[in-house]
Amino acid sequence: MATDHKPEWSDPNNPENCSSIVRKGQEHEGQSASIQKNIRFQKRRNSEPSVDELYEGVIKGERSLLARALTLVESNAEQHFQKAQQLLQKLLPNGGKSIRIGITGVPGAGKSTFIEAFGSYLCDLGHRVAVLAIDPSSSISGGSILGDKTRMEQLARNPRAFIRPSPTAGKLGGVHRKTRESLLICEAAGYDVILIETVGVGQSEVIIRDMVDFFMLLVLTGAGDELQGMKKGIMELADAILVHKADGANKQKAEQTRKEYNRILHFLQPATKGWATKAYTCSSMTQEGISEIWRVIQSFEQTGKASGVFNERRKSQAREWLYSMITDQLEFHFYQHRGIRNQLPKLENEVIAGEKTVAAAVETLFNTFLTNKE
Ligand SMILES: Nc1nc2c(ncn2[C@@H]2O[C@H](COP(=O)(O)OP(=O)(O)O)[C@@H](O)[C@H]2O)c(=O)[nH]1
Ligand SMILES: [Mg+2]
Repeated sequence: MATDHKPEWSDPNNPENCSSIVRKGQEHEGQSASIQKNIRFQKRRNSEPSVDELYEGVIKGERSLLARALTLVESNAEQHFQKAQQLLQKLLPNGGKSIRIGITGVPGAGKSTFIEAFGSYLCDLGHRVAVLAIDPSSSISGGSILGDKTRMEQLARNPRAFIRPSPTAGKLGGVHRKTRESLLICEAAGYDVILIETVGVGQSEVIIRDMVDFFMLLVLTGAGDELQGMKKGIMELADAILVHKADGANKQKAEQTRKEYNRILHFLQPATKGWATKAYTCSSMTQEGISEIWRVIQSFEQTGKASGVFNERRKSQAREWLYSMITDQLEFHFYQHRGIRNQLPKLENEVIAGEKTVAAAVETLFNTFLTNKE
């Protein structure tokens, strides 16, 4: 028999040790039944899993069901919203057991590269790491920080890590509700470190600060001018400032920049009671400083848990979440209301034309909203 008909794993130097015959395919009894069964199985896989199936899958840490649970909370369809809430209610007792870390910085600061290096380091230590992203521009572009997945190639392949790009905004609470809920689901799935990346463009830092335990700001060297221009407000949100890309010719400058930041931090309000925010240097390229950052975060967690500040923040975040969700829901139901939708364009024109005061228009709308159910 010709060797080219032998399987790949046969020994090419010793062809006689393997014999194989290639026959024409034949249908055997019961085969079509088994194909039918396979099709039914595929169909079931493609149909939507139930809340119970998702729950089981998530707590067992099954990646495909975890991904589907996240897709459910990210969906903008109203029927998905109800189902997602049932799932979250069931998962709630399994959440809360991670350290939640927010990472911000201007585009190009190296956030994604840092997450790749830091996340891989944590996986090597035995942690399970979930990466979420908030892209405030995604509501406009409809896209997400997808390019980042290519920067996190190594981490994306790590079985101990799970990366989820930013959801797009929609009605029913937008990106921040979805990210909070995704965070709970990842915790229930057993991820004990959650990293949330956001581009630093003002509003998103405040949103992310409200959902994480530890918040860090990545900055670059040569920040003399930048320091002058940088909003004090952002520095006051941070629990650590990382002068990133401290490698090669940049290393010395990074050290200098670190000292400058520390001088300024000295005069600012710390973001967390009982914790002194400091600046550090690190490089994701050489890995230098990566393990130090983790030690800083662990020390933050320990001191915060001992003083109660850590859990107090979690409680106040839950409270804030409640009120922001009430606001979101009110807004959603208000604009969905048929009477409002009928009246609003006309009232808007009247306000623009200067024929009606804003207050009068709002009063008319609220009368409609509060007196008619539909
Ligand atoms: N020298 C050096 N370059 C880095 C480092 N981390 C990231 N970079 C580079 O900085 C650029 C922006 O990185 P990226 O992670 O996409 O930044 P992001 O926009 O903040 O997510 C890329 O070209 C990276 O290769 C580092 O530690 N050292
Ligand atoms: Mg990025």
